[in-house]
Amino acid sequence: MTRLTSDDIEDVWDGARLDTRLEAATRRTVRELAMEAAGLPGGMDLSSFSVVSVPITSGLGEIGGFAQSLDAIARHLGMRSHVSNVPDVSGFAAAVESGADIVLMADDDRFVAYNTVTGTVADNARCTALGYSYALRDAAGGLAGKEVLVMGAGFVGSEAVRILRDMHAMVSVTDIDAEKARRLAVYEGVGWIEDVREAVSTHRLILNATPGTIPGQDMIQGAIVSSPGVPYSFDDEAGRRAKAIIHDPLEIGAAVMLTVAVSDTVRMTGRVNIPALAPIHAQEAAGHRGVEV
Ligand code: 2YJ
Repeated sequence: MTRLTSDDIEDVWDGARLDTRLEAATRRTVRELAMEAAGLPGGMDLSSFSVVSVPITSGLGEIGGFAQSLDAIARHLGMRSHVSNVPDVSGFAAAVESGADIVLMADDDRFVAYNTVTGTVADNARCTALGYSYALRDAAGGLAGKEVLVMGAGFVGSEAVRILRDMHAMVSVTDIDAEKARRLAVYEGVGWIEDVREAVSTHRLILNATPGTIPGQDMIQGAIVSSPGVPYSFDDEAGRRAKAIIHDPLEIGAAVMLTVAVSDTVRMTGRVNIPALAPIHAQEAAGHRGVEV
């Protein structure tokens, strides 16, 4: 999994900018996309759900602006949110003690939304695949019966294969590790294309879950590419040929993690639209919950 950099996420706080780009391709905002992907009603008020983003220093350490970007995404969805002022286990413990509903945190291998109410984890790989599959569906005007190429047989690509197949798309998978893609294809009962360039040149609808560059000269005119892969991997020719390239470094995946966490609470507790409480601060609200029905 590619590690994000501060440069990748420097303007994530500007949620309106991504909304504009996503709306151009799909006619939907990030919030609308994330709500539907999680099975929540689009108009649901999320202001009673509180989120704490906890910086994690293990491995290669904190990424400047990462926790702040997650905080901005939660606020953009209409949730109450703050960044923990202490990192790691202490920050996690304080967040849970403060009554936070959802704790966001990432190390170098996993990025999770922990739901303190249900004890469930919404994982970034699955939620990214979910969000980008819905974005591709919207940009393509539906996927049922249409050929879709998944590039990459890693965590995100494998989830996307399953999600897109369940949307009744005719899915094929390719990967520079051809054997890895072949095994996934056999296991999931989808198509396999050994040669990545051939796969790209024969598909109009692509979900790109790889960090590699896709040469524009291989792309079909009018292609629609939903591309969670970091870093951004398209050249100028790809930009000219594609009808739409949907990409962001963090927002869609993180927004879907948050709405999936909310949907876990709704499903397991029946909690719905409760007016926002006063903001919870870690120090003053230890042990206080009281927002469930
Ligand atoms: O808390 C921090 O600032 C850091 N520990 C964040 C680490 C972020 N993790 C990564 O970049 C992962 N390798 C992948 C994130 C997946 C985003 N699609």
